[in-house]
Amino acid sequence: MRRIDERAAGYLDELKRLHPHAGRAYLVGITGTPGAGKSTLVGKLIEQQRALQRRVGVIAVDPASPYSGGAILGDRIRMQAHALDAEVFIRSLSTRGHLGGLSRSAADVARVLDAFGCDVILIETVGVGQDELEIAKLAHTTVVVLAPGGGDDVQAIKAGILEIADVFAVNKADREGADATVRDLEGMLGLSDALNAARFAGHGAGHALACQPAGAAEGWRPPVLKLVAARGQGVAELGAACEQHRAFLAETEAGRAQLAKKKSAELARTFRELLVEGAEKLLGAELDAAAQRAAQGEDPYVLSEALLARLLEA
Ligand SMILES: Nc1nc2c(ncn2[C@@H]2O[C@H](COP(=O)(O)OP(=O)(O)O)[C@@H](O)[C@H]2O)c(=O)[nH]1
Ligand SMILES: [Mg+2]
Repeated sequence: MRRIDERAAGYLDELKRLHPHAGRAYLVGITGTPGAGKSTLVGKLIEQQRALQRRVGVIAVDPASPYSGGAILGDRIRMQAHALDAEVFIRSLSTRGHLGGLSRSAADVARVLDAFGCDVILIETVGVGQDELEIAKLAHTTVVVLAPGGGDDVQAIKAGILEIADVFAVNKADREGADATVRDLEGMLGLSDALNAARFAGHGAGHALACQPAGAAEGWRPPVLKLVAARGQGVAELGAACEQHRAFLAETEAGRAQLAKKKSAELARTFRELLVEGAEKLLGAELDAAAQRAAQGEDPYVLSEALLARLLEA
């Protein structure tokens, strides 16, 4: 595991060796604004999955997650509440020094956990940046956790969260405002439904809001669930909603098409990363020289073209 974390020489070969053993795990992304209760929810989901006798992997991309303590764990697998449970594997990730960033690290670790026999892998990420969108592509089901009164809920939705959510979890329902958040979300989903209906009816509404349909998949409407993760309330329902989405992916044409798209996207991502890695290795000093010339005002397009020509010669 550490060799893969550190991208030790030959780690790609190790990952490749794992491929025949991987592909059975169900990957669930848990994302949303900091403090919404993602880690709390992950803890409860671990319990729930363990009650079903499932082997659980957790990948914590949130550096502040309590089960990591912010530490980079290297070879060690640290667990807190589940320390005595040999069927729970928790890894924390850091982006530092990783070409291709978090999404790649998460994908690599997910493959290891998958090959290791984890039935379910929970991936916690924080925020709504590019990494989160990438990780959403990696997960089979993406749960977006929101908490009322965050003030930035609507902002988060605007930032594209609606597109990646397969299930919405409105957490901290013990606080005021949860119902309003649920209503807001339902309203947005309703609007999105109406747009899709119009689009499928050939009214060309697609251009009006050039966004993906909610849930990113035709045929699936993301449920909006209320939770009090801290007390475990609503967690069973959330687990059931995830299972429903999993069944949708496996058993419907639209779902299978979405799965296939995820796999193609993974190829595109992997190839891009290997390409950049290979190019950096091959061009090394020339790349640095070009960067300096760009810094002095030379045209980056011209410089890039020249670099590409060099690469193709090599
Ligand atoms: N009132 C309330 N607080 C909660 C609930 N779930 C989590 N919290 C608290 O919210 C804070 C942030 O939780 P955490 O799981 O670390 O959020 P994360 O940053 O999204 O991973 C912690 O103090 C939790 O105890 C809940 O259902 N209700
Ligand atoms: Mg957390």
